[in-house]
Amino acid sequence: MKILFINGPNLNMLGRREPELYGHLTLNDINERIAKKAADLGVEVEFYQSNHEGALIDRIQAAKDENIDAFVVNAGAYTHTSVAIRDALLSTDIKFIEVHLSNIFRREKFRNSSYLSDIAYGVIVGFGYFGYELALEALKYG
Ligand code: CA2
Repeated sequence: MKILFINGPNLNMLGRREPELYGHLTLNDINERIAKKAADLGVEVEFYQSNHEGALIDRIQAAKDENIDAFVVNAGAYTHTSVAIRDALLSTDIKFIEVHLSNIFRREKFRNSSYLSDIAYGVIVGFGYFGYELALEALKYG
């Protein structure tokens, strides 16, 4: 089983600002933890982060020709704005779990809606980096 973890804009800044919202770990720290857990579970993982909508779409589209079984997607602020990322995910037919570090439902109104949730296999919000690990386990055992 092969899973691609996709992180959107500003998530490369994790651990450097707003730790009360997003925690103290950097994206590299988080990816290292995921990679360790994946090795224990016998799952192959790959990581991609971009601040650019088109680059995220290119990466999602490219996955069609790779043997990727699932995505774990935190599209950052594009979650709340991007029909284009939604369309790209739909076009691949690859299942995905939507993850958010923060609980987007107890934040500003504009973060309460997602263009991805209704087409996701599952949604995990509010558990910080642990959400990515939960998503990995859900894909392995779910
Ligand atoms: O809670 C999440 O995971 C979000 O996807 C994070 C996005 C936000 O726009 C979404 O509404 C919810 C923002 C990521 C910004 O990450 C930063 C990390 C450290 C410093 C500044 C930004």
